[in-house]
Amino acid sequence: MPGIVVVGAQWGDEGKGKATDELGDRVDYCVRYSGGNNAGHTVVVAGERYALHLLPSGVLNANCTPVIGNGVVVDLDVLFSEIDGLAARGVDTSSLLVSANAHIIASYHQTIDKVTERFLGKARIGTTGRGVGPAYSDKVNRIGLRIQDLFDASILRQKVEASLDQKNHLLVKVYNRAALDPVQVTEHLLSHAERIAPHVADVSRVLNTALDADKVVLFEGAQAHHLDVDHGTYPYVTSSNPIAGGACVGAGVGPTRIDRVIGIAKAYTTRVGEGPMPTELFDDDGEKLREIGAEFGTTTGRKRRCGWFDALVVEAAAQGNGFTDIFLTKLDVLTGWEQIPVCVAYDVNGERFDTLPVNQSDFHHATPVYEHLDGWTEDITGCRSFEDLPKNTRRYVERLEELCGARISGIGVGPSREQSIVIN
Ligand code: 2SA
Ligand code: GDP
Ligand code: MG
Repeated sequence: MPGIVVVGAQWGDEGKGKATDELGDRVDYCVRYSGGNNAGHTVVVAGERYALHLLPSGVLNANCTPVIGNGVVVDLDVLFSEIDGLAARGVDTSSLLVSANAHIIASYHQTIDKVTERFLGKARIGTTGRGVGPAYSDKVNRIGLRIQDLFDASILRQKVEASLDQKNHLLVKVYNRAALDPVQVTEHLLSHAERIAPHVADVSRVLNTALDADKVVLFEGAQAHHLDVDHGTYPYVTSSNPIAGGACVGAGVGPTRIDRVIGIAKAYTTRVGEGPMPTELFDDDGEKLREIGAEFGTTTGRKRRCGWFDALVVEAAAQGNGFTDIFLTKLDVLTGWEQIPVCVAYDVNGERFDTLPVNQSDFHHATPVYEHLDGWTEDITGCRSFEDLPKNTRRYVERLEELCGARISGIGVGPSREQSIVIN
């Protein structure tokens, strides 16, 4: 099974970092294929917590080569500070490969991201403010900066000027801000050229050669299916394709290379930022989930919105990504509820939907139809096999499996590397 994709089944923060780390020693290459430092992937190893934003989680496994694919947008300041932070903790990142075709997040992308959100007011998306959307806009507009441009000062300068021509107009005339200086921006970017140079590679060729040699390549999704710009709750989405198909585009491998797609689903639902979330709770249960699950943004520290498991959301992701299996995370957080509601359908103005409505307005007006499952009170954080789990916990997992239409092959019962159950 050499090509594996790990992808978020809900709205992100399902525990993809931990699940990726879990596959650990068996992985030769761990590849980020979409998004940028908007992502926050947490891995806990021997009581030490690592929050990764740009580097793939596989960087924590000594035998794994970390790779940043062409589909990622790279803020070089963030990348180097992440590398330095890991070096200070004894993690070696010298084997990192970065695609020559990956796009760069420049300081002006961040400025535009933040100013636009402020300008939108109530209509804001709730972005992470890291400049991710504006960098992808430039890419699609064909005025983006790529990693390879760092090695040709005159091309880089021309591209920065072309991009800033547009942006300065917007900043000055629409947002009433000062114009940005293209020379300063170019000089700053060029100051990174020497350091990134040894890492720059033709990532597509490296990965295809590795797959030919039967190496295990793990493509680590950022964000999630329902934040995908094509398949998510548009416009409340990120500006890339985190879905499994995005791995092919964002790393340069063909679909025939993917053997396994693991959907990472939280045992309940969270979302950060704006947009519809039918099972969101505004009561004590929501607070309790946030508190026990420590549901705060890994990148921004924002409070995550919390709610019960929505089977329609995960089933749609299982379909759209072709999940071969699901890793169900944070099941331990649900310990202590007498009954646990699970959303099995929506009511939209009196009409019942058993699958996710395609029309966005229907989704915005959806009220969850719940089935109530019996809860459990036993501490499950020490369980290491499915049989160790209490009867009601097993029943909860089995019911989710039925509703989502994909096999649950693993369960998370705590944040640490070893707090997992593998189901054969
Ligand atoms: P952006 O910044 O343009 O990608 O924002 C667009 C939407 O995508 C959401 N988004 C995320 N949702 C969950 N987790 C993310 N990463 C961080 C984390 C988030 C944080 O791991 O906790 O720290 O706040 C992430 N990144 C982007 C975002 O909320 C917008 O809805
Ligand atoms: P990602 O973006 O999908 O990688 O997820 P985040 O790292 O942003 O958020 C997931 C959070 O849940 C992190 O704080 C993890 O340490 C934590 N976590 C992951 N799996 C489990 C689990 O099974 N149980 C508990 N209690 N926490 C978990
Ligand atoms: Mg996260």
